[in-house]
Amino acid sequence: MKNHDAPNPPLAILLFTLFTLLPLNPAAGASHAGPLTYLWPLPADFNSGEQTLSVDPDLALVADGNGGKSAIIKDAFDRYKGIIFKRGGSGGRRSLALERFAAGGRKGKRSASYDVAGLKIVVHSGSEDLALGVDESYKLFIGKSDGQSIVWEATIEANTIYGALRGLETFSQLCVFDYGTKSVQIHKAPWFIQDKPRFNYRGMMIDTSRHYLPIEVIKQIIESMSYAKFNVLHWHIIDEQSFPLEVPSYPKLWKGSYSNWERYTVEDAYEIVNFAKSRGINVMAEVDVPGHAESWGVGYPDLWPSSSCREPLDVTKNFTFDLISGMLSDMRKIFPFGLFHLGGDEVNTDCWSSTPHVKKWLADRNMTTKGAYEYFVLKAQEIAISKGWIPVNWEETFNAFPSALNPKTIVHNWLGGGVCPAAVAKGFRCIFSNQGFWYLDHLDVPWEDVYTADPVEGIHDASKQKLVIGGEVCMWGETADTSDVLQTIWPRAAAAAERLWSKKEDISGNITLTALPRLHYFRCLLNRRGVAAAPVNNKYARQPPT
Ligand code: CP6
Repeated sequence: MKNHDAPNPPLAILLFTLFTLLPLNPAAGASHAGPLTYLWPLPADFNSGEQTLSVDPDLALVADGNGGKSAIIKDAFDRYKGIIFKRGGSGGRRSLALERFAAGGRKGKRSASYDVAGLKIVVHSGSEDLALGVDESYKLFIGKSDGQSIVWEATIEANTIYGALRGLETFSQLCVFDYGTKSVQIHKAPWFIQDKPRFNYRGMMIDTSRHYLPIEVIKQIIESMSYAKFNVLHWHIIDEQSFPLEVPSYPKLWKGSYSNWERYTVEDAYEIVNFAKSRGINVMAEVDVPGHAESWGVGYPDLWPSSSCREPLDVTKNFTFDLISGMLSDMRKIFPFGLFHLGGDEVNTDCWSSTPHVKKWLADRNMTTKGAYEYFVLKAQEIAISKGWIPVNWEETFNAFPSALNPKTIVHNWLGGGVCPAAVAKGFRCIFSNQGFWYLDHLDVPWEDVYTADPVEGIHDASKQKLVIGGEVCMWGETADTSDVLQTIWPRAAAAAERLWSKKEDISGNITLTALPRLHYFRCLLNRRGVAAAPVNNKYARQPPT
């Protein structure tokens, strides 16, 4: 089991020193002999060696620093231990049985000794605050810090507990089950990893209006997101088809749900937000106004321009905005994330120009339907801002009235034209979700297109590039539900996840050589962890709807 040589102490020190001084960054698996190690997404800086270590199934957590004692760390460690030692674990009867078998049936003391017996997690800050831009950097060291030592150490060091969570994910990817020894090993030690994300906003959108997703499924999605280091779940909760969320101030709203059971209580929503937080994932809620809101009127028909013309929301009534304000007050208690999505896309104003009382309201104010669209969006923005949120809007609002939009607005790209260059030129922040690349319901987009799309494409000034806070893959719900949502998300979402995390220069070039083998491996890792990720090259297995 122990096939490593005694290390040369001065060399270990030299390696560590070299690593701290030089930006060494070999492509994963490319330049080292022995078993390959695949990491996804690729860390910012790393170096590795040639030795194989055994990992103790009773791996101990040694937590240190102000944040080390956080329950989020302890729970994450236990969770990852379950993942790492799913096979050959100490908790399982299997390994006990194997040990007894190896000991000739005697009950004797365990004889096995392991190279890595503990994982030290040092977290400097005790804060559990999760926000956009929280420090997610970490260092992971698996080696011998003291050249004289015969003991290997594994240490994650991070400023925040969320950085430590990212480090735990990386550590878990280094731990592989070896079928020869039937034990968990770390290949290519020593490891020196210094990692941090390229973008602060690394999102995935789910849509629970077109098809209801049970909270257990949403949790599976969140859990799987953490494996690829995503950090924002954009929850498109409500749309024209159904209104599944409980809003205590306006209890008739969820009359617009598909059924009495296809609903989320306030408690369900809290549970999702807390579950996500424990994985370092923010939840950004969306209330898409004034279009995409027909289902609201099932409970409150006054929100419709008329019973025969139901979209967009009635712009003329105070009730419309009072309801939005009450709803956002309720939601503010559930969603602590600093960003709130107000939609604003695909607004067809025909009902406004054809419904008599709206027509009159517009004429009295000498307002065009486009002006009314602007009026509505700006009012909704003011409501969200007054509750302490930064508003996010789909790009149509920027395209329609770029100068009137509140300067705090984050513009969310989705149209093929790619609005981010224009938005950042005007000083707005931007999120990249170009539908030609990052709309996961477009089944005909191959992983290569997802992977090579870059959020700062077309932006040359570094100070403007900084305004692109990141990107998001969108899993619209018209054509996917519980039965196939995870296999539609994965593995292509992973391609975007690496684009958003890893350094651009490290993931360019011949992606068939540098990315494809790792993506295959990551997809299998998802499968082993119980995530129904589809095969990587799945072009013919699932056809887009015609
Ligand atoms: N729903 C909402 C949608 C879409 C958008 N908003 C959408 C539009 C075109 C495509 C896919 C999705 N289904 N509310 C656009 C942001 Cl191709």
